[in-house]
Amino acid sequence: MVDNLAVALFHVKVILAGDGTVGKSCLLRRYVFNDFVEKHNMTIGMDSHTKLTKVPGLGPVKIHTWDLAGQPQWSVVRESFYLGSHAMALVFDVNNVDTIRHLPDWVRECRGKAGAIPVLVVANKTDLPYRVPVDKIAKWARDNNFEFIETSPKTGYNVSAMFEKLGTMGVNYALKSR
Ligand SMILES: Nc1nc2c(ncn2[C@@H]2O[C@H](COP(=O)(O)OP(=O)(O)OP(=O)(O)O)[C@@H](O)[C@H]2O)c(=O)[nH]1
Ligand SMILES: [Mg+2]
Repeated sequence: MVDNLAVALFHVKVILAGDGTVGKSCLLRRYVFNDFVEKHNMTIGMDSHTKLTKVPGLGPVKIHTWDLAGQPQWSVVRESFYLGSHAMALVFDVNNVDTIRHLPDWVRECRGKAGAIPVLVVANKTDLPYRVPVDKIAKWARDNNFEFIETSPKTGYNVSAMFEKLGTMGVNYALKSR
């Protein structure tokens, strides 16, 4: 049987950014392989996966996700990865207040290389107690015209919704900037 998802009309490149340990790789792993690992395997430089996704209203979209290493020692390596991207997920950990400190720096770093691509702010690890003023971050997102979503790759909460949103944002950006 021919899967009508087999042909994608749109291809988008999506960046996963945010401090080390916020759960970027787990989000991508849940989305692509539908599993979860408790152990932190620090991403070295960058990792990437591609998945064909059915985006409501747009049909099949091939989402090429570039999962960046969040630790500071990788900042020089990261710069070359932003070029040509169509959307950015900016992830923080609702359980770790340190992970919101650098959110504006991440936007600057990414948009400095990629241009004014759309940003989705991702409040991650929602299965854990909230130690971050998430309402304030949601307001910051609104004030900057960023999208916002709460997720947990541990439970699977909103992970597909997150990537569908990124697909929509990426396609809209690609069409607008043609
Ligand atoms: N409780 C809980 N733990 C999570 C969740 N997502 C990720 N983790 C844990 O957080 C740790 C870091 O996850 P990673 O996905 O490796 O983090 P990262 O952002 O890719 O980190 P770097 O590659 O160093 O930039 C791991 O121990 C995960 O098991 C979640 O939704 N809930
Ligand atoms: Mg990682």
